Amino acid sequence: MQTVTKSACDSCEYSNTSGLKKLGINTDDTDFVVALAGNPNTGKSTVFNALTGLRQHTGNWPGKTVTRAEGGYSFNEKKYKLVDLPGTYSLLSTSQDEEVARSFILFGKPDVTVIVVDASRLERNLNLVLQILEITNKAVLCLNLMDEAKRMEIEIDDRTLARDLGIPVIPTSARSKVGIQELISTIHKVATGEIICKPHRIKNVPKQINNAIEKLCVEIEKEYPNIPNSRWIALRLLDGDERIIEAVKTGEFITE
Ligand SMILES: Nc1nc2c(ncn2[C@@H]2O[C@H](COP(=O)(O)OP(=O)(O)O)[C@@H](O)[C@H]2O)c(=O)[nH]1
Ligand SMILES: [Mg+2]
Repeated sequence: MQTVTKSACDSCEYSNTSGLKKLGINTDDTDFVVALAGNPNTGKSTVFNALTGLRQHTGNWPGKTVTRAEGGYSFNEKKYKLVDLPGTYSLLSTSQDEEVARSFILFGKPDVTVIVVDASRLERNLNLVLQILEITNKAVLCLNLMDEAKRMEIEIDDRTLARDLGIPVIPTSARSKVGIQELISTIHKVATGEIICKPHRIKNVPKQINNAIEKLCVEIEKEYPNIPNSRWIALRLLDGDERIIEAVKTGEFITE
């Protein structure tokens, strides 16, 4: 568990967030793009506001983040564009929200995807986490609402979680700015390559499907060398996912 310095008030701690400069709507000439993804109501917009100084709507009402919102911040002399994606429970692209979130992670070329989860409802949040980790190699888990989890006497072994997922896990209470410093510096380390993620990938698929995936992967990787998600793309192709078929044809995919 990370040590959180106790201060007289939460905002005091925030003012100690060293090296952070909130840039509001300014996203010119950024060095890195960071996506904020997660289920609805996990605190994505709260994290977004803490980093950019903007006032993206937070709270519990339908359709609050309809499309993505963008803002900027700088840290350690690097400029970041932060993109607040709509909250989703999956990335199967069955709704407009899911399509916006999925397309951005696939085609928006984020340098880091921060997955914000509700620590008091971790298990149900992990479904989306695992789906995102199938798509990207560069992710940070923001284990938010830790204050709420603590209140409910839920204990989370964040180090084991980080090891099992293969990405850094940062416990936060974003509303009171706890853990934000650690989150920003971890995003920086993943963006600059100081931390290399090895995300958990589901390998347990039936043999016949696996054979088909492997054949397709060879073709995909020929076309897109170093692509981070060829297995996932292969599986979506086998499933007849129209958007992915189109993207393979038009060449929208990321190569790292
Ligand atoms: N207790 C607590 N509430 C939080 C925390 N972070 C966000 N919230 C609240 O959770 C609600 C949803 O937050 P929001 O940022 O809109 O979530 P989003 O739907 O993921 O963008 C809001 O009422 C926030 O004030 C936190 O760390 N602790
Ligand atoms: Mg939001």
